[in-house]
Amino acid sequence: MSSVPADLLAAVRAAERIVVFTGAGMSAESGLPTFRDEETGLWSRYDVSRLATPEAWDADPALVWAWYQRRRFQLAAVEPNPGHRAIAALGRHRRVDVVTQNVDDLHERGGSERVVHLHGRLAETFCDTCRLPYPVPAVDPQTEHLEPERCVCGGRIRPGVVWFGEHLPADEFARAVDHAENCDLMLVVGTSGIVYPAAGLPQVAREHGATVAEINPNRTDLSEAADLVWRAPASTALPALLEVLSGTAS
Ligand code: BJW
Repeated sequence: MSSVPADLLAAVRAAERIVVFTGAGMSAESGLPTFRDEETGLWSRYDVSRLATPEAWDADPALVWAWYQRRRFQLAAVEPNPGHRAIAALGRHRRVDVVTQNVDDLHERGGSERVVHLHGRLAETFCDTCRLPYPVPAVDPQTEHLEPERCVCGGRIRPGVVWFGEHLPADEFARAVDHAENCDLMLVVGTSGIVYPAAGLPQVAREHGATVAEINPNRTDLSEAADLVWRAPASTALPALLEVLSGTAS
């Protein structure tokens, strides 16, 4: 991997408030698949319209629930990677707000305390009818279909994530916009920048005067508008950045 770009280092050193805006690539090296990477991405193996929409839930809740239970079970078995830990450690040098599209909890487990979840949390579950939280343990379904549990109101217990066509949690999105409007630097890590409204946040940051830097091994829809681009994986780039910033390497 190339060394930390000097302009990125300068931007981090100059920033008082940093937002780290993350996507599935952030957790890829922990062993969680991304959505759109060729061959390894979830959507290269599964049909999004049958699994991650309210229509899919209505049509075949047992198929959707088994798929999410498998992913919830998988999440419990993985660990934060050095990139997650480096972001948490960066928070000891600067104010750092994490705004993530990820439904995992690896930022929190890596030590970050200020985390906004735009697309919900895999660990949470709630009733699709009365909307009240209803905790269900993550167990390996070992089958393609698993009937979701029923709430006392008769509704089905669904995963606490945001599907296509659903609104993002209003309070979390408002906090994300506020962070974007008030940061000096936004680090955009491991997202394809395809899914809106989340993908509009780097533009909000730029319009309010922040520098936008992308860390991603591949070109994305956000690359062209970024001020700085570092083509590197999250789990090595972020620790390298932290190391230089901490003055333990030149
Ligand atoms: C690495 C790496 C390494 C690899 N290190 N990097 C037309 C225009 C605009 C919007 C729309 C439109 N038509 C429809 C819409 C709305 C829709 C949308 O944006 N669709 C687009 C696809 C076109 N959005 C919505 O529906 C949202 N709601 C909404 O808009 O509400 C208003 C509304 C309501 C009703 C009607 C109309 C409007 C909701 C979006 C919910 C997204 N949900 C998901 C699933 C969550 C649950 C689950 O996990 O199953 O969220 S979809 C999926 O995509 C997931 C992710 O959070 C999200 C973003 O993906 P992400 O994180 O960017 O991952 P990838 O795989 O795309 O990219 C990975 C990146 O990592 C790549 O760049 C790699 O290079 C990189 N990478 N390894 C660093 N080691």
